[in-house]
Amino acid sequence: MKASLTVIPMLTLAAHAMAQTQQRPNIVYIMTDDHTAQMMSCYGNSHMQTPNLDRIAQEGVLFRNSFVANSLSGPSRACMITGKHSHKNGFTNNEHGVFDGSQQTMPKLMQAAGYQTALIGKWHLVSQPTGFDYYEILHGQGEYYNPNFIQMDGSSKRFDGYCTDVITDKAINWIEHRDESKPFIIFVHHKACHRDWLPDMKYIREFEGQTFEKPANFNDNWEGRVAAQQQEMSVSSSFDMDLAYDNKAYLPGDKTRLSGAYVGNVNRLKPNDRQAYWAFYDSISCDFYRRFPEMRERMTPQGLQVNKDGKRIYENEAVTDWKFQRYMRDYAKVTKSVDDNVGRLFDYLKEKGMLDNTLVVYTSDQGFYMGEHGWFDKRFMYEESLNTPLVMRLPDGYKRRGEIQEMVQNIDYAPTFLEMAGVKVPGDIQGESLVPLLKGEKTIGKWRDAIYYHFYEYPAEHSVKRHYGIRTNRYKLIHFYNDIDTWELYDLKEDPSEMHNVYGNPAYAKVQKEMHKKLKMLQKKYDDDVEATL
Ligand code: SGN
Ligand code: CA
Repeated sequence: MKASLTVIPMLTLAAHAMAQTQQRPNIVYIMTDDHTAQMMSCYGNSHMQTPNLDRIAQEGVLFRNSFVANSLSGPSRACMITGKHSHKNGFTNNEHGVFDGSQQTMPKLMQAAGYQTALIGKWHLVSQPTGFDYYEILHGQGEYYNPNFIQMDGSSKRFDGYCTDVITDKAINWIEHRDESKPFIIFVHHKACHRDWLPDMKYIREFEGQTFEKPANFNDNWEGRVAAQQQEMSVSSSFDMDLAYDNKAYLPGDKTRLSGAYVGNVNRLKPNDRQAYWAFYDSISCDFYRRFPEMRERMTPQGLQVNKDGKRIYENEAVTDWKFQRYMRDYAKVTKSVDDNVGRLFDYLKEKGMLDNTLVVYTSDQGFYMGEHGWFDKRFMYEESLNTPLVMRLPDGYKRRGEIQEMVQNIDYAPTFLEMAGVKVPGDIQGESLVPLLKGEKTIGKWRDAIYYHFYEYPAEHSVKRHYGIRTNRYKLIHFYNDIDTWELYDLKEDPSEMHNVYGNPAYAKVQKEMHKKLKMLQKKYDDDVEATL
């Protein structure tokens, strides 16, 4: 076999390198904030149409069982870029941490393997990004109107336009001017559809004629679920979902009840738009007081203090209905801009003939409640927020199409991208590469049969207790801890909306035992020493 060691002419080597480069796919990773499958038509039962997001799924794959490891922005992002659970990457919650950017991350490994790496939009990990050839990031949660971006030199610059449009423009511009001799990965991280759901002015009237259907379990009384009883994320509670900040109902002519943060966000609009914005929500507010004159007194600065049960005010059914419709309409408006902009980026890639060699991923940092259990926000390990939308359009060579049922998690993205880029996946990465699923290889009996979850941010806004747990294809076991100690078990086949905690029910004794065993096994596998956390 000596012959094969003969010197290969330089030209052949260069051609070989070029061919290899071309084989390595580009990756366009689009991640929104708080977007949820119930607001995406390709997932079915949607409240709205999302034709562009659906297009990705139609031409590629849709993950039916896609989950996060920790349902909160910063932690979810840290899990995604490290491929590790929160206790390993160190960023367990939004409120107390700084992401340690000196650790191993997927963008760094991609960069070292010759990929150009870029990040545009929400970062939310407090420290400066590392591992990116280029970045422009929002401040913290970012701003919807004429947003500021932190530049690589540390300065902050304001850009004209609606945030979702601006981020897309920047992403297209970076791709357009990249070094074409190298493959690339770009992270396009939107602020939308995060609270407080400020729409693009061109969509301000959109969905106003639509009445959104409440989920069947909207009036859940959380019986048998102590942590759920103690949350502060209920649509009907104006302590949780604020009438002024969230529902944009105030006394027209007296905006004293509005929070400085909200007014500050709206004031970022240019004068004409600002005027149009207030004119629109003035009319919404007038309508509210016409219907519910008794609410007037609540909208004074003193009104804010009124708490009949010492803390939370639950509105009557009619006011709650009104709040729900406002919530859904504004969320849908913001999501429409996401759909448009994902379509715009997708069309750009298509026009440039890049799709054959590009993986396009659309996902969110977690799911969200659109009234299920009576809630908004996320955090809980219940389905709507444990889930995150995930659709992909695959490059040539990846044959799978349609729905994928296997349970995947956001810690899987890092090893997937690395494997696609031909990079050896480091042993300490905890996620599994999705490549076998994307290639359509048989995985029956080989794929994971449970996922692990751990949420830490308590005490904090929305008051969701700390908890960890596992989910299998059929069951879910959760332990809420810290200032409570309660267990929950769900049979997702019999009770997909998780209304009946069957923990301790003798009919499930065997399942319960097995689930405890599996939980211990996963905590050992992922090295999560919960005893130290409790
Ligand atoms: C903000 C929001 C919360 C939200 C967290 C975390 N409040 O604090 O409603 O749960 O972000 O969201 S707001 O008054 O500032 O809008 S996350 O997606 O970034 O984790
Ligand atoms: Ca989020």
